[in-house]
Amino acid sequence: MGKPVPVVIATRNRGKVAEFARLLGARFQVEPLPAACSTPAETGSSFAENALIKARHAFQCLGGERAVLADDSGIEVFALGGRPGVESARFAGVGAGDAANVAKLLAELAPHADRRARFVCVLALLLPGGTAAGDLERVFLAEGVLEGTVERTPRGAGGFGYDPIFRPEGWERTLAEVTGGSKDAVSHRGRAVAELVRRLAGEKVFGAA
Ligand code: ITT
Repeated sequence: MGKPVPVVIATRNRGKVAEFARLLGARFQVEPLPAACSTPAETGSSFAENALIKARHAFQCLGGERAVLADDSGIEVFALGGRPGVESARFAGVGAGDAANVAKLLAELAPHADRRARFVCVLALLLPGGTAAGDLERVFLAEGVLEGTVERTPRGAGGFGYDPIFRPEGWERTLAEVTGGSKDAVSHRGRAVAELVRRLAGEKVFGAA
């Protein structure tokens, strides 16, 4: 592996930034999204569409000259027909915050015995310099999924978002009750990063081998 590749993480979510710093450490040099770059409206109907919207927006803001990684993720609850899904960050309203989103999910799910859910993460990596004439960038997509159940009350202070109510399949603890490293080993984000790295194998991304 060559020198770490600088990559701008196109997110304002501090929880995600912390996880990417751990997950990408050896291969990429993680850089924050400059304050001058705004974040776009997430108008897509899928995680992939929104990840691409965020990645392209940041890529353009940075002049198309820097590698950019965007993450669109969320929780899909079986008994709620997959909701909140792409609406996970704004489930209880724009700017409502993690505690309000968790409270709304617990309230909606209260009558249901079926507590199955899954976290989904789609990553969009944009690299400067396409391969064909007129092709301005190279685009790589990767997805990761983590199956589990929604607990009836929050437990733990780690992680972010819905972690205190999400218990991965086969676990006794929620994602907020374990170390970051334990979460990374199974998480939708950890799996998406592993998939992305597989897709990049053979590409001239990491410099000389
Ligand atoms: P950016 O768009 O700036 O990246 P965001 O928080 O708005 O930040 P998303 O639109 O992708 O990001 O929404 C993802 C939401 O899904 C996030 O706010 C959490 O509520 C939830 N979520 C995603 N990954 C999670 C994880 O690992 N643990 C707990 N909740 C998670």
